[in-house]
Amino acid sequence: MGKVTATYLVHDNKGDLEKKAEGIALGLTVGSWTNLPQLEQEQLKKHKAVVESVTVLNNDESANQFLGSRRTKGLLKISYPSANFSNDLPAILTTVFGKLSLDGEIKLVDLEFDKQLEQQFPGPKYGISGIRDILGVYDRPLVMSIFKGVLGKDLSFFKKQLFEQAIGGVDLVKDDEILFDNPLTPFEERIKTAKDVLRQAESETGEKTLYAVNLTGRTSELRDKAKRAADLGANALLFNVLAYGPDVLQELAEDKNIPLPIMAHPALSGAIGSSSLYGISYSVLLGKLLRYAGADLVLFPSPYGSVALEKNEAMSIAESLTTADICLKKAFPVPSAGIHPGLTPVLYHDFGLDSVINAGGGIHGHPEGASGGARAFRQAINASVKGENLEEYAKQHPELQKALHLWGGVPVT
Ligand code: 1AE
Repeated sequence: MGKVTATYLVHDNKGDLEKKAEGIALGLTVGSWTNLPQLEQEQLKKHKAVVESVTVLNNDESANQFLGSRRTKGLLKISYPSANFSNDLPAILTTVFGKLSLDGEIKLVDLEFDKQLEQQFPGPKYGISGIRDILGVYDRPLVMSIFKGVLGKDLSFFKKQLFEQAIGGVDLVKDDEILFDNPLTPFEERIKTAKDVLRQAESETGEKTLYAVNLTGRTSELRDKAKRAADLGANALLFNVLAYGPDVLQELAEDKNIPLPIMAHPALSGAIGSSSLYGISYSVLLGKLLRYAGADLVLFPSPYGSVALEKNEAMSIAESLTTADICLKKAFPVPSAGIHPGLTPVLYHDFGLDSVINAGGGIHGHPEGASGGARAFRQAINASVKGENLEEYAKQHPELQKALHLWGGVPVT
């Protein structure tokens, strides 16, 4: 029988983790059952969760101090039979961490689907290989830029900003996640305008640029809106997945009439992932769940920029998006937030060839504007892939030189 296995990090005040694990395994499935008649016990057996392992971790003095009492820290691994849930993320999440998420200091740190269950999920429609095929770029990390300051501006501003970003050589441009449908830059007009602008830029550079339009509005409108986007020739969708839920992403990803790559934005994820005591780990929240649900690219804070994640957390998201242990296409990791060209070598070192380097301020803030910023990133990527020193490379590449002068370089340590 199939199963899903959850690993929880606990800081327990009673000190008996075996008992706690057994309590969870029973409480989330068949409840107290030993007083039931034998026949009923037999029938319920196939629904009872199984404690796979209990690991006591080192005493965590800072957690004890924060919580005001001595706690036993440990990892509880519990598997839930697939007979208990339907094959969808809402049912699975409610089973493994529904009421339990409200029960004191407990964090869901891993979730493993068996192969049978994994195959019930779409995974990315394009994934890394599909997006590389669309762009025809195989030998370097991709560069993405973000529209900035579009709120309150009209389509002429949008058009100019898009052209500058594309002409500088970015592979993808995404809407800012806070740009919703509005009278000055309506959803459909952005798509149509972008199509013309990107065609013109491609005729000048010979390179493709994809534009990810922010798919927003009420949940009931999304499917039709996304289909309309596809019909109008959109290249990709940006989606604030946690504001809607991963199952909504899955609905969009599975729809054959929405043949577009989907880029998942991490807005709201800090509320769920950032505590070391509660919530859901980033590797599950932004990694596994979004890959299962069908994100082709996933943005998350890098370890280096303005809103940084711990390095091991950022790396664990990238690992979940790309591991070959999951039998679905790989999704592009997009380490983001406060990225400038000087960070390129360290991002390339950490996240490798199959990643997207993404910047808003680090593109638009360049002294030569967005096109200069885009060129500086492309130069920094070329240097990193060739293994050349960034400062040396910059001596022959003025846009990179200017970016390093403004933001500095960050050595790979
Ligand atoms: C983690 C998401 C990053 C994002 O969406 C964004 O807009 C970043 O902007 P910059 O690069 O920090 O200006």
